[in-house]
Amino acid sequence: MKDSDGKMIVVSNAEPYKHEEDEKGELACKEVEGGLTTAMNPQMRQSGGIWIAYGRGSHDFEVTDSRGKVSVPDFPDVSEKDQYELKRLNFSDTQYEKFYRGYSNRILWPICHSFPTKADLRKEREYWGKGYLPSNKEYARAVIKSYEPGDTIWIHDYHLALVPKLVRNEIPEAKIGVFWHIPWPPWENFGKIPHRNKLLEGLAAADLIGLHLEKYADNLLRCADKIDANVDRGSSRFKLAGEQTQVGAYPLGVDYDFFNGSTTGNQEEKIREKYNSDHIILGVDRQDYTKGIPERIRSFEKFVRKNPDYREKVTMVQRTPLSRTGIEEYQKEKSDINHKVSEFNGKYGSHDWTPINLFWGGVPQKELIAEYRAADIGLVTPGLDGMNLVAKEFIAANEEPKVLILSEFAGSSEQLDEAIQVNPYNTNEVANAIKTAIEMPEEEKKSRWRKLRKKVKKEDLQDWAENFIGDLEGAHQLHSMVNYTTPRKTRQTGG
Ligand code: GDG
Repeated sequence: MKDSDGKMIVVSNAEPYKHEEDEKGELACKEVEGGLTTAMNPQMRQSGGIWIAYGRGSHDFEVTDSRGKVSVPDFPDVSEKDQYELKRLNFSDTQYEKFYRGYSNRILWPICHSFPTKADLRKEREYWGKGYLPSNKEYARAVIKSYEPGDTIWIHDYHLALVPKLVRNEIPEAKIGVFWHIPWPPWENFGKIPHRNKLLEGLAAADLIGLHLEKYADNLLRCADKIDANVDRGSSRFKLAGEQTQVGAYPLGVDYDFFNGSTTGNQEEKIREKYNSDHIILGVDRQDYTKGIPERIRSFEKFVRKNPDYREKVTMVQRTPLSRTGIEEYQKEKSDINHKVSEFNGKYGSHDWTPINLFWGGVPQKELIAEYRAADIGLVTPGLDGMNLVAKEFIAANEEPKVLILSEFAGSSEQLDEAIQVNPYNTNEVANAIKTAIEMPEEEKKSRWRKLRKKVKKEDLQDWAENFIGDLEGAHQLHSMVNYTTPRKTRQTGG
């Protein structure tokens, strides 16, 4: 992935590591769970560079130098050559609140996931002016400070849509890529955002905008068209406000060799012993209303009620790292789920059997791999998900054939045809799929699993990064010829 001329500058809201106290009260470096860390961390550890992100750990700034930098991961067993620089940003609580909880997660997240009723559009202007715009400016300033000619700037996700333009204004010749990790919604949703033009203008200054799927790329181009950008569908480019960009689909994969090859000792046996069940069904999701956890639990309950013969023989494990804990809606969802699960376990469970084992909080990655291996069935049923890496990790981690039940609204369902695909909102269908998965003939299971593993291995993380960086290079060269030979001022007034 390393660009031969310069270093990689990754920019994101979430940091890959935070510093907090561990159970013994000692200062410790912890990996932050989430799709972005999983995607970029292996590459940064391999090739180095700098990652710019907001520092959210309670002790983050005790370990940074005067410029907010720290080498990560600073685990005792990691040598310097496997570390890279993390530059932590810090802004006032009020600004961060309006930027992160406000604009990013109460406007863009619900709109992009087609939950417009969860978007707080009445506050859009306030979140924008006091949170999103000033924060994007701070990120851009940090990028500009770190930049040296030849560097590649790779901006991640919906929190930072204005950064490409803000950086381009200062460094016209910069090579800038954006990867948008969540769905790009249809115009009917995106168009509701008052600052829709500004968001697209911000992005248009990147050389390349990557999304997981063609249909998201199409939605983005259609939105650009709707606000009168000059869109060329044939080449997937658009011009807007004096900038031009290219849009493409790059389905993110996982580090297959890592998940396949990691040793976990006898952890999976211990997990199986703990549940003492013939069939373990596993769900793993960051806590979020898009992940369909309440519907999944209802589906499992339906399965248990409809199939008394399987009681005491099938156990569900749901692992849920907490996220966005300060948002009221997320707190409410958590307590509703707790309530439902304890009611169900109380009614159907026995001395030897807890039907649903719910864990709030994450585990270290090796333990997660052991959980993937201890399970017989992966139950991945988001209401809508840009890609969903858990589905792919479950496949990569298990050499032994398993069954994956996958929502048809997870981006990964486009590649993973051999999973049992379900509508997550149809709890009868999901309950039946659980039965089908348990009873699937061995030969069919093997054949589906072989095909799934082949795909996940081929379209892996490295493949994704190489494709994106390769196309970014091409798009940048093209734009340099068209754009950056013209003096900046002339070009700006031309738009
Ligand atoms: C966004 C998009 C898109 C989970 N529990 C633990 C843990 N995880 C890791 C998993 C996986 C990641 O978190 C979750 O990734 P997803 O892709 O499932 O979902 P989001 O976090 O919502 O990610 C999504 C992704 O970005 C990438 O573009 O696929 O659609 O919403 O990698 O392994 N990791 C550890 N312990 C846990 O307990 N260590």
